[in-house]
Amino acid sequence: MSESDLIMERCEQLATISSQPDRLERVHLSPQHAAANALVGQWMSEAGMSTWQDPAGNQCGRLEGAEPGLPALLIGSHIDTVPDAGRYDGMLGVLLAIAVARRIHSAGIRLPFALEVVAFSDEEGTRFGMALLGSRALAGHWDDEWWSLTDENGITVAEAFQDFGLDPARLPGAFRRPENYVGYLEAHIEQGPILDDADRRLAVVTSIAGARRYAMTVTGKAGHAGGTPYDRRHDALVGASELVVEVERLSRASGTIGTVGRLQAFPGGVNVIPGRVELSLDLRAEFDEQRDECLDLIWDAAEAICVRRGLTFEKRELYRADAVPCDPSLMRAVAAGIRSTGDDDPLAFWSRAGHDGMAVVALTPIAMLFLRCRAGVSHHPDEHVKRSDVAAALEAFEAAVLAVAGQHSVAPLPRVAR
Ligand code: HGY
Ligand code: MN
Ligand code: MN
Repeated sequence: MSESDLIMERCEQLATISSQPDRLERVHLSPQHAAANALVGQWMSEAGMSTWQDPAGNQCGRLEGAEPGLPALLIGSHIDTVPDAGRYDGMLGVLLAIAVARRIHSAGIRLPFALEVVAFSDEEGTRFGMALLGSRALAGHWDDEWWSLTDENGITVAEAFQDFGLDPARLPGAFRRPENYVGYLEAHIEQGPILDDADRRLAVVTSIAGARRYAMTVTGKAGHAGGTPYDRRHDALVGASELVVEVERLSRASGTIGTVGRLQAFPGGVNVIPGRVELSLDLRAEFDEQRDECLDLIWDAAEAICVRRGLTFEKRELYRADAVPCDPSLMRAVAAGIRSTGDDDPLAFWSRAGHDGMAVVALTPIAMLFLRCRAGVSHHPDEHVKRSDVAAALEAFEAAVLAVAGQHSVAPLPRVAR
């Protein structure tokens, strides 16, 4: 079986580890997460790595460089998913990283750094609403308030750690030190149509969009659907619906990307005017100022709609990650990797999707390799990649790692105790 066939087959295998019988969902600190870590750990060790699960639930593997204890180039992605997920978002990057390590190991290449492969425990934030919990822990950026975040069953992050067999008090053991890393490289599907539309396979990521997420509440007054005249209604759902349309209009006009992905009306009776609506907002942009200016316009619009309809509006920030530029030297290595596949003039553009690199950048410089996914579809079971694109991505990723090694061979790295 070719390496790319093996990667495709392993994506299928991971897709069977799901909490849902008819669709893929694997969230942070779930039994399915434990099963995926075990399988990925086995693949890491077959590839020649020493393996461990860190105190944040990230599955890790390490291949020593020319001598033991050198700082590491971190490579990988995440293995948690959104609800009803595709099978490549995150997982493909982990499997490509393992395949690169396996190639380097079996060729006996002595890199001027160690290779550390990581399968991040939480990037999507599906379970606790806060994304990047795995990569933020690894980067040493942990906020103790996150321990009391709850999932839909009221289980806190701290309780979920214990259920998973992890001790919250030991979390600092997951924090890595900057002097032990030379950088982070991640391969990921594009999750947008730029590559597919251009009929190109691979691209260099220039930066990752900044995002802010909010829980919003529109409150009116519930009442009888038949007996309450229109001029006496304070229908929270009609107000919230206007707000949803405004989010799209304002974000389109400002070049940002706004999405209301969740909306629930209460009390939820077919013959009851909705008295309260809870809805989410995800707003992203290439530049943080652009995103924040649009956010102010959305709040003004919410206020105006609510005043006009006799409603009230509240919001609570759930998540914020600022835009992150990729490191120029690592981007050059990724571009060299793509060139080695025969593409002399690699495409380069910013990522509209969020990635673990947004957290890892607090630890070490980052860069990313994108590969095409069919029609740009992602966060959907129709997510699809071509086996031949996976083969090209593997060539490019390995060549990028070797290019980073080339950048380091001029000035040998100091040895660092782990
Ligand atoms: O939501 C995102 O951008 C990512 O896929 N986690
Ligand atoms: Mn995703
Ligand atoms: Mn992802």
